[in-house]
Amino acid sequence: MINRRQFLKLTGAGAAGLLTGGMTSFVNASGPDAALKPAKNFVPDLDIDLRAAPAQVPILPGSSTDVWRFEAKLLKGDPASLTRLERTYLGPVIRAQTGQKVRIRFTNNIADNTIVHWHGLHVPADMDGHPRFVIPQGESYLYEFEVRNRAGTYWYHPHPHGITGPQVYSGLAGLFLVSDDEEKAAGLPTGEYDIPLVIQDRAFDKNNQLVYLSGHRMEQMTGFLGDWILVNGQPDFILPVATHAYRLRLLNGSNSRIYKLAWQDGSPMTVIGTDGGLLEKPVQRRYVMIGPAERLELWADFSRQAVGSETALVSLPFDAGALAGGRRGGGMMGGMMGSDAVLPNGAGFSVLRVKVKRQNKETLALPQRLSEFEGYRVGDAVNPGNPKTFHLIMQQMVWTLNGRIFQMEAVAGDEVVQMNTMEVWEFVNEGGGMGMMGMMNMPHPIHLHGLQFQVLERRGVMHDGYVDEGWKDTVLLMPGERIRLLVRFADYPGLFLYHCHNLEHEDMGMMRNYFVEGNGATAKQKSPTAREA
Ligand SMILES: [Cu+2]
Repeated sequence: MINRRQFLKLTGAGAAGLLTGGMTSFVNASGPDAALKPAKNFVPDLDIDLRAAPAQVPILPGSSTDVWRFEAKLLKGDPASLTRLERTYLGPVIRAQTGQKVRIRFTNNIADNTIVHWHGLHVPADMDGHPRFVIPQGESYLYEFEVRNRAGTYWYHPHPHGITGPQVYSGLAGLFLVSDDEEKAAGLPTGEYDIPLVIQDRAFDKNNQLVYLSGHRMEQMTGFLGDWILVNGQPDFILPVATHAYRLRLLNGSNSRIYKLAWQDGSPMTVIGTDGGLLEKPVQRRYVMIGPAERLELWADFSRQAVGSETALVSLPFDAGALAGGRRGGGMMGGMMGSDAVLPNGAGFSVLRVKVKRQNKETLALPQRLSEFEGYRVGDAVNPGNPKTFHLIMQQMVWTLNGRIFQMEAVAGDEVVQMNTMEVWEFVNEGGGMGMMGMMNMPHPIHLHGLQFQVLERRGVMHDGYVDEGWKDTVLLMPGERIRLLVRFADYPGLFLYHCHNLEHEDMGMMRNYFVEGNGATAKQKSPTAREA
């Protein structure tokens, strides 16, 4: 069972024991160089050399900003599959087709342990960038996987335990766009009319250098909130457009900020896709909520706008601490949550301006059908009436999942699932809690690794801006909300993560493993340190 590419770099790293706790049976006997050797029978369609490295980029007027950035070289494949972005800390856009085989040799050139996670992609456990695979500066990790996802907007970012927040914040993130035949036949805007927009917030000092958290516990409880809203790494972002329909691929790449996106002129938002690709048909919302790591694809038709006119994408104000039903988080903590931030979560602001620059006589009509959507049936779950429930609760100033925090290889009994089965998972963000800290209400974006799930039911909804249709890998729970998901563990055995994608919550341990048993892999064999937390 043990793949020779697994775990090998850890065996060579002096800090491995510290990082991983008592890893024993995971480590195999292959030499440390094995992780660098491509598999003989793997013939890649795309072969990419990817590095995380220090860089300096101009962001604000004046001095450049020190960042960490993904840089890449295409060793094999269509040149269009790797697009470098100008004047940004964001990594290159990787484009792949469903069914393609991708080899990515990742080298860590930053002064920190790191590893790369392919957010939303369905890949084997040892290709998923679990924190137990971190490599130190100067080392490499070889990824080889087949793209099995449907067309959609996925992304990649670091996933070391405890330091993902600062690494993503320093600039380490990029898009991974998947295309397939169904998407190509859907009649969507392509080329210059297909635009990725990564929304992030940052804070700068007077020398234009990035400022992260001061280290105060309360800031970490809230999550990082910056007062500059950047789009594709740039402030005061202006999108020049033609009188044409556009496909806008939005990624909330922020550490903890939530956006309530709307068009400034009040026109409805037309959503065509979410985390796991195109919806069956377009849906309209007055506004859309997008939590950290979530993606939304918009159809934006500027064909009736006059050349010279302007509009803007804005984030509307909302109450990030309110409970469903109107109960407001007050008390000692609730009133303080993020309120000392210059731009608190829920403040309103402009995200980007759209300027209509040129006439284009041709345009496209919005397709009424976008993709085949074969939904799961709750009756096919092993526990249709008895969901596995995870409470998002704070204990002793730490955000937890059912009172548990992350342990590198541990899985509790209810975190073991069987391959080729489906389960109903329920996440409950009750807000409040017990005792003095009881009024601490926070939103939590919950992400499951290795798969796309379906939202079965959402209760306690206070926002009608959710797009729960389609396939999801991250789902936002505002305080007081309870959500049921249909999760299918299809075909890859092993250890995967589920966690809050508020990166500061994740770093403090609001993350756990789940283990997919199958193909001879059992939680007991594979996780000697497993215990009921
Ligand atoms: Cu959280």
